[in-house]
Amino acid sequence: MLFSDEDNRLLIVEDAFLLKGFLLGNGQALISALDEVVEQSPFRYMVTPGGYGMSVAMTNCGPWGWVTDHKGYRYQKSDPVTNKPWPEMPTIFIELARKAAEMAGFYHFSPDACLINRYSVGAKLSLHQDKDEMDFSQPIVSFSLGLPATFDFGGLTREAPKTALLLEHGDVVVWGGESRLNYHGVRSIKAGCHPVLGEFRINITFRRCQ
Ligand code: MD6
Ligand code: FE
Repeated sequence: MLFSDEDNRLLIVEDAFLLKGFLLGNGQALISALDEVVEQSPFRYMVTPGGYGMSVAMTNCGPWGWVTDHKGYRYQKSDPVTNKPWPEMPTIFIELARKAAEMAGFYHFSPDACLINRYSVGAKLSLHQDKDEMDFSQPIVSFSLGLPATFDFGGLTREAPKTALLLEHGDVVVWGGESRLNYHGVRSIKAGCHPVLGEFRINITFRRCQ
């Protein structure tokens, strides 16, 4: 049997999966590890190359961190706020990201970048492609914690039809292969209060960027 009754894998489009509730049971451990990262490299609001302030606060851990400023989008080894290397990627992050990638059929995932997004009520992420990486052969693994969000998953053009997914605390999205460059975005977070994270949604996204 390929999938058991308890299999919570949902195929979104080819090579893109939603692993419903995958992180449940590890939520507390993930949040403790996250707190340590944020103590070293705090959340900050970055600015797009076009000069717009983002509504999502961000930080990173691991060898490479994604940043944006008036010069553009890029990955860099040091945190521009602390001028130090980004904090180490917690073991529990790497282990769960690898397991999630395997559940979606992507083996030997070895992320070298981990972007952490913090959404407060009203924050959103406009439709975009993840294309600042040098390596598109490895998938992207994305953890959701805290308040729910509506995630639009589209195709290779901005206009392609989209699937709206509800991402809740504990959910993981994995995509790669044919869907690695698909457009996607997060709609404005609705008011609410999560029992663990209060008025925030946290998204932790793992990539191979070099
Ligand atoms: C978010 N995520 O879920 C934003 N990108 O908050 C992303 O933009 C994203 O979840 C690539 C792959 C997975 C993602
Ligand atoms: Fe993205």
